[in-house]
Amino acid sequence: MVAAAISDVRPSRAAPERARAGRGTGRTADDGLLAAATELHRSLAGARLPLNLAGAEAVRDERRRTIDQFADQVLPRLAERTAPVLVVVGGPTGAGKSTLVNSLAGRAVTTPGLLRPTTRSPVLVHHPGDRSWFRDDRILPGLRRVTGATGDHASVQLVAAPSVPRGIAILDAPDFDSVDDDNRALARQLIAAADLLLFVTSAARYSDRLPWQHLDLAVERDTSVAVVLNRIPAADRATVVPDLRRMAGARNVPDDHIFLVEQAELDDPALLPAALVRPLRTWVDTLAADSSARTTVAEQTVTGAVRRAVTVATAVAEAAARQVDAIGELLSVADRVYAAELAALEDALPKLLAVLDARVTAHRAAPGGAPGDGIDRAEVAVDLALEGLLVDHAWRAAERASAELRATSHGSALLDWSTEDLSRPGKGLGLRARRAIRGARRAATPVAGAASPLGEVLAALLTEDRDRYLRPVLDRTLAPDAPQRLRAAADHAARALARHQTRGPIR
Ligand SMILES: Nc1nc2c(ncn2[C@@H]2O[C@H](COP(=O)(O)OP(=O)(O)OP(=O)(O)O)[C@@H](O)[C@H]2O)c(=O)[nH]1
Ligand SMILES: [Mg+2]
Repeated sequence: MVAAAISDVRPSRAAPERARAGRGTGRTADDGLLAAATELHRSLAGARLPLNLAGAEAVRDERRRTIDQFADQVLPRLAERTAPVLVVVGGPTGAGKSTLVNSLAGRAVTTPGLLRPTTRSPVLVHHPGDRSWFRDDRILPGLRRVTGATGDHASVQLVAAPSVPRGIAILDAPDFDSVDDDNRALARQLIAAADLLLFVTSAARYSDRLPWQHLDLAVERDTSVAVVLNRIPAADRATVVPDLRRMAGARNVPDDHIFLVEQAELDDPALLPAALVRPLRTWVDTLAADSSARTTVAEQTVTGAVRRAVTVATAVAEAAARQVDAIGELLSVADRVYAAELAALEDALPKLLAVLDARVTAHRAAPGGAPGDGIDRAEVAVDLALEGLLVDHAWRAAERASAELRATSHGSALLDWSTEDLSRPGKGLGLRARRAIRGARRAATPVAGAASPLGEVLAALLTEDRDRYLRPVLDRTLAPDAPQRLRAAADHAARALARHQTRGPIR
């Protein structure tokens, strides 16, 4: 049974995963959370949701975001606890993020501008001594490292600035509320990669809902967050500041993580006057200087992400289990059709063999009919007739199975996973059949001998053709045991997280 077969088969390959090793800092001592998070990441990657069942879309998005966040932040952070803290500067377009990053760095490291959105490709500013942490793909493995300005969404520009303290790196992100889909997707990815999210909004934009919704995604995951209300005109201060504090407070942003920056004339180059960014700069410097404070910030984010991932994994496992059932039902359509066709073939075979056997006997009895020149025409005719019988049934089964599947709501998806056209017999079936038939016939004479191996040979060939439906499911989509493996990985991660939190962060 095809449907039964899928529950017995282990996945053919593990989800791709990069080996993550410590850098010999001696600070990668692990309490099991890294191993558990790695397994959770791998199991989430294995639990694909290929069918568009009701509700799959939302779970699929969460799954994808979680997988990305693990690659971008969680796994690298757990593997390298002493790596510099990544502060991602995000918020609505025109809030002055790039200007603020330049002002913190004390020079123009990223390009601010009038044309919205200005920042399309992230700029990561770090101390020259911290370069080794960022030049390879330890974090944000999907983004190419470049050293010049680029508008490319698949790159991150690395800028070394001695004015940025060691232990902290600042990333200028594209806007959250972009009209540009790629900008928004990249911004979401970068927020998830942050050890600390510095949410920058302006007096003019702070009440826009969309940027706060992005912030909420981070808050939900318990990411460390600080908020900057930028470009505050003196006249509006009394109204906007309490409002902003209320909005930030509702998201549990601590008061000392809220910074207020007045609207000012920019210096030349376009930097904010040093006095205006001093409180923020002091906070960044203090954080950089205090390794325990850095660990606390990164820990909050990473444990929040793992906790959230456990919840996401539970939902993904449920959705994946529904998909396994649905796939099993689809495969049982092929199973049923091929079983019927196999029965028809088994029924037709003895009759055909009897006819063929009589013909061979008659042919050999005729003058000059005995084999002698190596080519026995009668036997060739037998082979062709048997091959024809098989191919005929394989055609009927393939046509009927694919037509029945196309008539179901998700059968087309299953057919499309295959690189082969499943509405016709498998490639080379005729040739394979001819060889197998010749071999079986030689092994059993006369051809119609009782329990002829021919019957088994033809059944095996038809079954092989049926199993083409199963292969893409196991190879490329969803292994039947993926939901169980994911549940086990989520339980394991939840236990490892509880242990980790009891022991406290490894400093
Ligand atoms: N006068 C004044 N202009 C500012 C200030 N902050 C930013 N600007 C200007 O506002 C415009 C937008 O600033 P950016 O720093 O590019 O804003 P952004 O948040 O990085 O924008 P995106 O990259 O599009 O998301 C630029 O022309 C800046 O020069 C400020 O405090 N005062
Ligand atoms: Mg910008």
